[in-house]
Amino acid sequence: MMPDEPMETIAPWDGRRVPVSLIGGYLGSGKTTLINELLARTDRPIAVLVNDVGEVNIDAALIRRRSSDTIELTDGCVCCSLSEGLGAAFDSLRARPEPPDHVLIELSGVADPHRVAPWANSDGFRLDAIVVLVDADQVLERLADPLTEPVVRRQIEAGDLLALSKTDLTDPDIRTSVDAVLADLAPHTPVMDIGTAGVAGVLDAGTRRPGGTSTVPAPQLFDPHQVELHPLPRPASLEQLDQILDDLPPSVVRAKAIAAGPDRQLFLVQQVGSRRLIVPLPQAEAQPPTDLVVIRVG
Ligand SMILES: Nc1nc2c(ncn2[C@@H]2O[C@H](COP(=O)(O)OP(=O)(O)OP(=O)(O)O)[C@@H](O)[C@H]2O)c(=O)[nH]1
Ligand SMILES: [Mg+2]
Ligand SMILES: [Zn+2]
Repeated sequence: MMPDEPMETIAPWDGRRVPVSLIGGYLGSGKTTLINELLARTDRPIAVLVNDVGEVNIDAALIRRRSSDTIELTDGCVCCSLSEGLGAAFDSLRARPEPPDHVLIELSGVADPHRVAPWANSDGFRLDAIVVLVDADQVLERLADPLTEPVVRRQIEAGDLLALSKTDLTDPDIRTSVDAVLADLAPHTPVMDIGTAGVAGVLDAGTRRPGGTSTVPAPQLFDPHQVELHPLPRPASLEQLDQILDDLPPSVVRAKAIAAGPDRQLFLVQQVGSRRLIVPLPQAEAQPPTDLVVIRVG
């Protein structure tokens, strides 16, 4: 059933409607990090739907370390190619005898949150808020690039709440420019620095602005993002991983992997624009190693 048709069926769970928060924001802006921090701070039964554009859902593996109630939506974007999958995920939640307390959906980094909002308002659910992560370190660069600007701007305009991440990496003058750009693009939207304010205010933000979600815009005809998988040596040394990332073309906006290092040590490899982080994963949280997911524009 299309989500914008009237729902005839009786709502499950005695008419209760479970709040849904959409967590959007551009590639690498900090969505998975935010969700894991939220999950670490609550005992409430929260179901998490995780959309990763690549064929390998690294984020679902990372979130599953915190919550067993995770549904993966992999290899496509929930706002366009995977909307059927999203509908099926909501159906599977509705079929449960007990509702979760809250549903968090990590949208893909290229998703337009407005296009997903009608699903969150479907039978048995209500949209609590569209939270859009804004990477203070990189947003100005992304808005200056004509290939990425439309996606990033649309995401910022769709937010009920803008969550500013990576302010720890940002100079004060850049920060001032970011604040000015956000005030210009989304003058009525609250902005929360999650580095200083913490993440607690994100759940049950209840900041829905009226309107804006009843129509689903036509599909985007042109998406300049391409997702590729690059095999990694197994094991790969840190020098090899650095070299492989150094050799990626400058059009790469995001890369990530769970890499097998020497001595069975696993490494989480994260690259966002030119920022790189390679950290060991604790043995207890072992995940199968993956190829390198590489997303570039052009
Ligand atoms: N310094 C700093 N790093 C951050 C912050 N938030 C996220 N990161 C880092 O940014 C990188 C990407 O974070 P993720 O949470 O994976 O971003 P994402 O939006 O889920 O990425 P995609 O799902 O691939 O679009 C990781 O290396 C994080 O550790 C922050 O507030 N400060
Ligand atoms: Mg993520
Ligand atoms: Zn999409």
